[in-house]
Amino acid sequence: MRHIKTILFLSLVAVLILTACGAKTPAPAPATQKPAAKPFGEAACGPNCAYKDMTMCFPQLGAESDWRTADTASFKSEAEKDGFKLVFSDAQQKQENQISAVRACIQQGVSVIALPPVVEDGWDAVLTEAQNAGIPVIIVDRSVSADASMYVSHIGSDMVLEGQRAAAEFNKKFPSGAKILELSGTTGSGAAEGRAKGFRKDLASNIQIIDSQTGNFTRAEAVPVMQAFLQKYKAGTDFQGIFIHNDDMGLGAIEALKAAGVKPGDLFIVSVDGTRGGFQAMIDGWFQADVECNPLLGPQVAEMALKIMNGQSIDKNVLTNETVYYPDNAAQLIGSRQY
Ligand code: GYE
Repeated sequence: MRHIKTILFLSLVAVLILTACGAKTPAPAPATQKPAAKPFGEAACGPNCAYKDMTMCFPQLGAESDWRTADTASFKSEAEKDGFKLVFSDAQQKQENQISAVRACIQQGVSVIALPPVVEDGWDAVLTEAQNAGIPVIIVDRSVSADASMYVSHIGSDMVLEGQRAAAEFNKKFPSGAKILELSGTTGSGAAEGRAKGFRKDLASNIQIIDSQTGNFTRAEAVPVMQAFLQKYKAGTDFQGIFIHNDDMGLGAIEALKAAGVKPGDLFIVSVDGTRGGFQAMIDGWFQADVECNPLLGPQVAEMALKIMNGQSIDKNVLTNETVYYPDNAAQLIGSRQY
């Protein structure tokens, strides 16, 4: 009896094993076939998108300077040349206008947003909205303080380096020290903050910044700021130089200095941008150096945007190659300046 039970048990085990091995149980078909995830930003046409497939949103921050005018022109002419659609707007230096423009672009379902942020802070909400809509954002020109995971790349100048380059000019000119003024750009903007930081980082300790005021990057606003400086401090005696964050403000400062009887060369003035106006100020003897900041970003940004649409890898931070210009060859170079 025990034997029969064992035989029966073993045969049952054998049958079970054989059935299990021979059974061809097909895997249940998934209800919906999930496609392999596309790299973030890759468009439906990827990896074969062409410029004709691209709509680029460019919520420009304003029209405050010759630099900005050249920057806008660079994007517009690139769109025409390549054949992509550019959704352009001018925020008149107001962040709320830029945010509304970005939101309108998200609604419209653009392929990419190239955002030149007027100030560094306050972008998290709208960047999250773009990210949730699957629209890649390239930060252009000035920086944002938002986490780098909230945008795909930043293309622009190294503003800290520009400030350091300006400081080097003052250090060379005043080895035994000086008192200087600073006419700074828009408060809270990556350009002004970066330049101020780099300048202070490298300025020799015997050179003292006695006052610093903003002229908001415009010629018109720089005039009264310079006039107020001249009411408080005597040019040449109380201060020997001025660091000015852009050429437009530099031209405004010159207007005020001229009206107060200051002569070219009485003060050591270093500006930023390298516009034709800045070159003329060097030729006329007002600026002793002009730190270059290149506004012609359209071609680089367009190329990167297309790469993103096609799912290609891109660099997270692309810095523009720049230099410093001096009066000695300004007359020779002014004719070839594009802005
Ligand atoms: O230097 C100034 C403009 O953000 C780099 O903005 C730009 C600055 C530029 O208004 O002229």
